[in-house]
Amino acid sequence: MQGGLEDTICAIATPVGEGGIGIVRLSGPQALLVASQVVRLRSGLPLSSVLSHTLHLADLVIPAMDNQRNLRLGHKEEPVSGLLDEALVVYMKGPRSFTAEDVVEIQSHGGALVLGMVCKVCLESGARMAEPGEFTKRAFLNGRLDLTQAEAVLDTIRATSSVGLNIAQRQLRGDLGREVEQARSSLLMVLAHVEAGIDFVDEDIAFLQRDELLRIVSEAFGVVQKLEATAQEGRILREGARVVILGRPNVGKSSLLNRLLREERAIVTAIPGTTRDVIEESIDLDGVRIRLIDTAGVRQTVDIVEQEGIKRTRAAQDEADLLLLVLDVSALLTSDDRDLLRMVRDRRHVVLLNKADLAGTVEPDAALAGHPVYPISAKTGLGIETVKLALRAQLVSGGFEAAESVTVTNVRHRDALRRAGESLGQALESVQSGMAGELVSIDVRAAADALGEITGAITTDEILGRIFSEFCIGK
Ligand SMILES: Nc1nc2c(ncn2[C@@H]2O[C@H](COP(=O)(O)OP(=O)(O)OP(=O)(O)O)[C@@H](O)[C@H]2O)c(=O)[nH]1
Ligand SMILES: [Mg+2]
Repeated sequence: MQGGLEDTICAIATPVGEGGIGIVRLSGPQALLVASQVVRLRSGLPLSSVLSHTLHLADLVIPAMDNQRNLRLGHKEEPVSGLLDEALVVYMKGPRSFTAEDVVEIQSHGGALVLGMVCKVCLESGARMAEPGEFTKRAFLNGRLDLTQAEAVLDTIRATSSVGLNIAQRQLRGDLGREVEQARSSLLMVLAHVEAGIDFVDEDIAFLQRDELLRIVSEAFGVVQKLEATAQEGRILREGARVVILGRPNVGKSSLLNRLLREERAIVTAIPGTTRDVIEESIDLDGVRIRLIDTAGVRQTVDIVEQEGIKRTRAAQDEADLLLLVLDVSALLTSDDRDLLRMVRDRRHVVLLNKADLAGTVEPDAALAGHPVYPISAKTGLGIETVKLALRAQLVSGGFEAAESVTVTNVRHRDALRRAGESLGQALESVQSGMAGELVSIDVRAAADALGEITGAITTDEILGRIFSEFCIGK
C-alpha cells in the first residue's frame, strides 16, 4: 500500500450490488474540493460553506468539463444529461472523523452505475482510488485508533455471533489496547531505570531497584499471562467452535445434527454407513457460534467410499474443539464404541446416549465412568436442551461476559503475547538470580517491543500490509 496521507482517497463504502442506499466516501485534504465537483447542494450554496457533521440534500452531477470531454471523445450516442442522482451529503471536518482527516460521504441510491459514476467523477477531480482498508489504516496512522482498534473494525464487520460482536466492540473502544499499553509503559519505565542503573553502579540503589524491578516485571508478566490465557476461548468466540459428531454407524449422528439444526439437513436412514462425507453447519448457542460437523460412522469396512469418509472423520476429529461422541443406548456397547470412548478421554468431549426413547433402563457400564454423559433422543428431542447448555459450558467459561473483562481473539495478538511472556519469564529469572542489568534489560526490551506490536506502537510496513490487506476497499 503506497501513497502518502497527502492524497485524497475515494471508494464505494457499501457492498457492490443493488441497495436502497450506497455511499461513496472521500478522505484527505482535498475531500471537500473533490466532492464539490459532483455535488450541487439544493440550497444553492457551495459545499465548502456547510457546517461540519450536518446532512444536506444535493443533486449529483457530471461536471461540464466531463461532458465536454465526452463529446471530444466522440461519446455522443447518448447525450449526457449530467444528472446522476439525488443524494444526502455530509462533510466531517478532521480530526473529528473516522480517519481524523476531512471526510465527505455521499449517500446516493445504491445502484452500481450511480456509485461507479460518482467515484469516477471524484477520481477525475483529483482523488485516487483507496487501497483495501486504507480508511482504517489512515485512522491508525493519524493516531485515532491503535492497531487493536483498527483490527476490531474488521472483527465487527465480520462478527458472526453476538458474543463475538460484543468482544470486537470492547476492543474497538480500546480495552485491550489500554491494558497492553499500560503493561508496556511500565516496562519502558523499568528499562529507563535499569539502563540508568547500568551507568551508575551504586550498590544501594541497585538493590532497591531490584525489588521494585521484580514487582513491576512480575506485574506485567501477570497481565500478559492473563491475556494469553483468554486467547483459546477468544478464538472460539470469534470464529466459532468446531464441534465434531462422532460414533459408529447408525447410532444417530445425522439425526442429532438435524435435531440441533432444526432441519433435515443430513440424510438419515436405518442403513449403517449412510453418511459418507463430512457435513458442516452452524448453530448459535446463546450468542456463541458452533460449527457442527457430522461425520461418517467409524467401523472396519471394505467399501472404498466409506473408507474415504472415515478418513475424513479422523481428520475432522483432529481439528475439533470438542467431540460429541454418540452411542446407541438401545444396544450393547461394541468394541468400536469402547475404542472411541478411550480416544475421546484426553480431549474435550461429551458422550451422548442416544435413542433413550427406546431403552428401558440405561445399563451402567464401567467404560462410561468419568465421562460427561447425557441421555438423549435425537428422534423425540429428549435431553437436547440440556446438551446445548452442556456444550456451551464446556466450550466457553463465561469469563468474557463480565463487562470489564478483556478477551484476546486475534492470532497476531496471541503470538505477540506469547513472545512477551517468554521474554518476561526470562527477565524474572535473571533478576532473581542476580544477573547484571544489561541482561535483564535485553529481555525486558524484547517484551516491551512485542507488546508494542500489538497496539502498533511498534510496527513495520510488513505488519501493516498484512493487517490491512485483509480489509475490503472502502473500509
Ligand atoms: N428410536 C430412535 N431412533 C433413532 C434415534 N436417532 C436416530 N434414530 C434412527 O437410527 C437410524 C440411524 O440414524 P442416523 O442419524 O442416520 O445415524 P448415523 O449415526 O448418522 O449413521 P451413519 O451415517 O450411517 O453413520 C435411523 O433409522 C434413525 O431414524 C433416536 O433417538 N431414537
Ligand atoms: Mg449419518
